[in-house]
Amino acid sequence: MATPDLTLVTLGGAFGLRNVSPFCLKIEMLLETLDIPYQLEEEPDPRKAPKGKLPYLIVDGQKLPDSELIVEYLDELTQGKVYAGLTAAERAQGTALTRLSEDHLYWIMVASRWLDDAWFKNVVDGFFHIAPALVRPLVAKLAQRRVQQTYNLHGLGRHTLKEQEDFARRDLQALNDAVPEEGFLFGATPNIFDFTIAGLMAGIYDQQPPTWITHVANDFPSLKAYTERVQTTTGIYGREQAGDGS
Ligand SMILES: N[C@@H](CCC(=O)N[C@@H](CS)C(=O)NCC(=O)O)C(=O)O
Repeated sequence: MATPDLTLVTLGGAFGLRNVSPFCLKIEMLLETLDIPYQLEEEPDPRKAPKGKLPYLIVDGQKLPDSELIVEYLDELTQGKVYAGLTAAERAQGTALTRLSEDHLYWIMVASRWLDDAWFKNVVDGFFHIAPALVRPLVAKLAQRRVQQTYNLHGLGRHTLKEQEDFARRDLQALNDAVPEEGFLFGATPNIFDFTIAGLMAGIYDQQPPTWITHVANDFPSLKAYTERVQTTTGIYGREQAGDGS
């Protein structure tokens, strides 16, 4: 069967990052590693995505949203290469780390960008430069309110900043303890679960200027070195300039 024509549609860059979205970075890393040809396209407005979120993959003209569904599709396309060699226990551990990263730590990272009033100007410059100057502050403020509501609904938004920092520290400690000093989660080559963690951590370590969560993450040098290792091995970096992972 011929390889389908694939285009990965991502959010694009801001804050010194080439790609601000951990979900998009994860899929870029996976496609590179599977050595599947694809094109990259940027869509700065997630509302134009099929489910209002990025990334989505265009497969021969058909839009496939959600990074996890994209992973499943790529596993099928490659006849099982995505999870090849993993035991059931490793997959279980990988799935648990994915949920920790994408459904908990991710939201604290989002809050550190959007809900810190001193940092929010970077979000406005990074995400809302496409809005006409006159309405930009209002559009940005409305979007910020939506993020606050979502964060409150999740539950994390009901905690003090100190409590949020402690939640983040426990998540980061768990990731730091889960990743090895050398190599990758489940061996000498990185796999989808490494891409999930490194996709998220790349943005946390390299966003410019740093948010408060970057300072917490800097207390975990093993996790930082691991994040660099995954980016170097895949050749996919979150930051604009490859190299200089200091
Ligand atoms: N479960 C989705 C999450 C994707 C996601 O949250 N993407 C963010 C960018 S990092 C987004 O598009 N947010 C826009 C919004 O929620 O309005 C996936 O795995 O693809």
